[in-house]
Amino acid sequence: SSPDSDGCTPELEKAGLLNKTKIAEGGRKLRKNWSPCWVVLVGNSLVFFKDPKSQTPSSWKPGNSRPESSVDLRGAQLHWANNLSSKKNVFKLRTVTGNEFLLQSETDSLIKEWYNTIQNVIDRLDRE
Ligand code: I3P
Repeated sequence: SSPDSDGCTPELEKAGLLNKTKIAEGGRKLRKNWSPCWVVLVGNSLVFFKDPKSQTPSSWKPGNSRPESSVDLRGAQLHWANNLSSKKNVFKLRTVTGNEFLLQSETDSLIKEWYNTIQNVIDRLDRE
Protein backbone atom coordinates (compact mmCIF):
# COMPACT_ATOMS: atom_id res chain seq x y z
CA SER A 1 0.00 0.00 0.00
CA SER A 2 1.11 3.59 -0.46
CA PRO A 3 2.58 5.56 2.48
CA ASP A 4 -0.58 7.68 2.39
CA SER A 5 -3.04 4.80 2.45
CA ASP A 6 -4.85 6.42 5.39
CA GLY A 7 -5.34 9.56 3.28
CA CYS A 8 -4.28 11.79 6.18
CA THR A 9 -0.71 12.66 5.26
CA PRO A 10 -0.40 15.25 2.49
CA GLU A 11 1.47 13.92 -0.50
CA LEU A 12 5.04 15.09 -1.00
CA GLU A 13 5.07 16.22 -4.63
CA LYS A 14 8.54 17.65 -5.02
CA ALA A 15 11.55 18.86 -3.03
CA GLY A 16 14.83 20.47 -3.94
CA LEU A 17 17.23 23.36 -3.75
CA LEU A 18 16.32 26.68 -5.37
CA ASN A 19 17.48 30.25 -4.96
CA LYS A 20 14.78 32.34 -3.34
CA THR A 21 14.05 35.93 -2.49
CA LYS A 22 10.89 37.50 -1.15
CA ILE A 23 10.11 40.73 -3.00
CA ALA A 24 6.80 41.76 -1.45
CA GLU A 25 4.92 41.25 1.80
CA GLY A 26 1.19 41.99 1.77
CA GLY A 27 1.67 44.05 -1.39
CA ARG A 28 4.52 46.10 0.10
CA LYS A 29 7.75 45.89 -1.84
CA LEU A 30 10.77 44.42 -0.07
CA ARG A 31 14.46 44.67 -0.80
CA LYS A 32 15.77 41.55 -2.51
CA ASN A 33 17.86 39.14 -0.47
CA TRP A 34 18.64 36.03 -2.52
CA SER A 35 19.60 32.86 -0.67
CA PRO A 36 19.58 29.13 -1.36
CA CYS A 37 16.57 27.40 0.09
CA TRP A 38 15.14 23.89 0.30
CA VAL A 39 11.74 24.10 -1.27
CA VAL A 40 9.19 21.39 -0.56
CA LEU A 41 5.87 21.10 -2.36
CA VAL A 42 3.46 19.17 -0.19
CA GLY A 43 -0.32 19.16 -0.40
CA ASN A 44 -1.49 22.71 -1.15
CA SER A 45 1.64 24.38 0.20
CA LEU A 46 5.11 25.36 -0.83
CA VAL A 47 7.32 25.09 2.26
CA PHE A 48 10.68 26.82 2.59
CA PHE A 49 13.54 25.52 4.75
CA LYS A 50 16.46 27.70 5.63
CA ASP A 51 19.57 25.62 6.01
CA PRO A 52 20.36 23.73 2.82
CA LYS A 53 23.20 21.82 4.50
CA SER A 54 20.99 20.24 7.14
CA GLN A 55 18.14 19.40 4.78
CA THR A 56 17.86 16.92 1.96
CA PRO A 57 14.71 15.84 0.18
CA SER A 58 15.06 12.34 1.64
CA SER A 59 15.49 13.59 5.21
CA TRP A 60 12.41 15.78 5.06
CA LYS A 61 9.51 14.51 7.13
CA PRO A 62 6.45 16.38 8.30
CA GLY A 63 7.11 17.73 11.80
CA ASN A 64 10.75 16.72 11.71
CA SER A 65 12.30 20.03 10.76
CA ARG A 66 11.30 23.61 11.21
CA PRO A 67 10.25 25.47 8.08
CA GLU A 68 11.28 29.06 7.61
CA SER A 69 7.91 29.83 6.07
CA SER A 70 5.23 28.34 3.90
CA VAL A 71 3.00 29.53 1.12
CA ASP A 72 -0.62 28.55 0.48
CA LEU A 73 -0.93 27.91 -3.25
CA ARG A 74 -4.71 28.32 -3.38
CA GLY A 75 -5.41 31.31 -5.63
CA ALA A 76 -1.73 31.95 -6.17
CA GLN A 77 -0.33 33.21 -9.47
CA LEU A 78 2.81 32.03 -11.21
CA HIS A 79 4.67 33.95 -13.93
CA TRP A 80 8.03 33.71 -15.61
CA ALA A 81 9.86 36.83 -14.49
CA ASN A 82 13.21 37.15 -16.21
CA ASN A 83 12.47 40.88 -16.44
CA LEU A 84 12.62 41.12 -12.63
CA SER A 85 16.18 39.91 -12.21
CA SER A 86 19.61 39.83 -13.78
CA LYS A 87 19.59 36.08 -13.10
CA LYS A 88 18.29 33.55 -15.60
CA ASN A 89 15.45 31.08 -15.03
CA VAL A 90 13.42 33.20 -12.62
CA PHE A 91 9.73 32.89 -11.88
CA LYS A 92 7.50 34.88 -9.57
CA LEU A 93 4.94 33.38 -7.22
CA ARG A 94 2.28 35.70 -5.86
CA THR A 95 -0.05 34.60 -3.08
CA VAL A 96 -3.63 35.81 -2.52
CA THR A 97 -2.31 37.76 0.48
CA GLY A 98 0.06 39.76 -1.71
CA ASN A 99 3.29 38.03 -0.78
CA GLU A 100 5.65 37.73 -3.73
CA PHE A 101 8.63 35.43 -4.12
CA LEU A 102 11.17 34.95 -6.88
CA LEU A 103 12.54 31.44 -7.34
CA GLN A 104 15.53 30.65 -9.52
CA SER A 105 17.80 27.84 -10.65
CA GLU A 106 20.81 27.79 -12.95
CA THR A 107 19.46 24.53 -14.39
CA ASP A 108 16.88 25.11 -17.14
CA SER A 109 15.20 21.69 -16.87
CA LEU A 110 14.92 21.94 -13.11
CA ILE A 111 13.24 25.34 -13.03
CA LYS A 112 10.79 24.24 -15.76
CA GLU A 113 9.85 21.18 -13.70
CA TRP A 114 9.23 23.34 -10.64
CA TYR A 115 7.18 25.83 -12.66
CA ASN A 116 5.02 23.09 -14.18
CA THR A 117 4.54 21.22 -10.91
CA ILE A 118 3.52 24.35 -8.97
CA GLN A 119 1.21 25.47 -11.81
CA ASN A 120 -0.47 22.04 -11.78
CA VAL A 121 -1.21 22.38 -8.06
CA ILE A 122 -2.59 25.92 -8.56
CA ASP A 123 -4.78 24.67 -11.43
CA ARG A 124 -6.04 21.72 -9.35
CA LEU A 125 -6.97 24.08 -6.48
CA ASP A 126 -8.69 26.47 -8.93
CA ARG A 127 -10.94 23.61 -10.06
CA GLU A 128 -11.97 22.61 -6.52
C1 I3P B 1 20.63 43.89 -5.15
C2 I3P B 1 21.31 42.55 -5.37
C3 I3P B 1 20.37 41.58 -6.07
C4 I3P B 1 19.83 42.18 -7.36
C5 I3P B 1 19.17 43.53 -7.11
C6 I3P B 1 20.10 44.50 -6.43
O1 I3P B 1 21.55 44.77 -4.56
O2 I3P B 1 22.44 42.72 -6.19
O3 I3P B 1 21.05 40.36 -6.33
O4 I3P B 1 18.86 41.32 -7.87
O5 I3P B 1 18.78 44.04 -8.37
O6 I3P B 1 19.41 45.69 -6.13
P1 I3P B 1 21.78 44.85 -2.96
O7 I3P B 1 22.51 43.60 -2.57
O8 I3P B 1 22.59 46.08 -2.79
O9 I3P B 1 20.43 44.92 -2.32
P2 I3P B 1 19.08 40.25 -9.03
O10 I3P B 1 20.23 39.38 -8.61
O11 I3P B 1 17.78 39.48 -9.07
O12 I3P B 1 19.33 40.99 -10.31
P3 I3P B 1 17.44 44.87 -8.66
O13 I3P B 1 17.46 46.05 -7.72
O14 I3P B 1 17.54 45.24 -10.09
O15 I3P B 1 16.29 43.97 -8.38
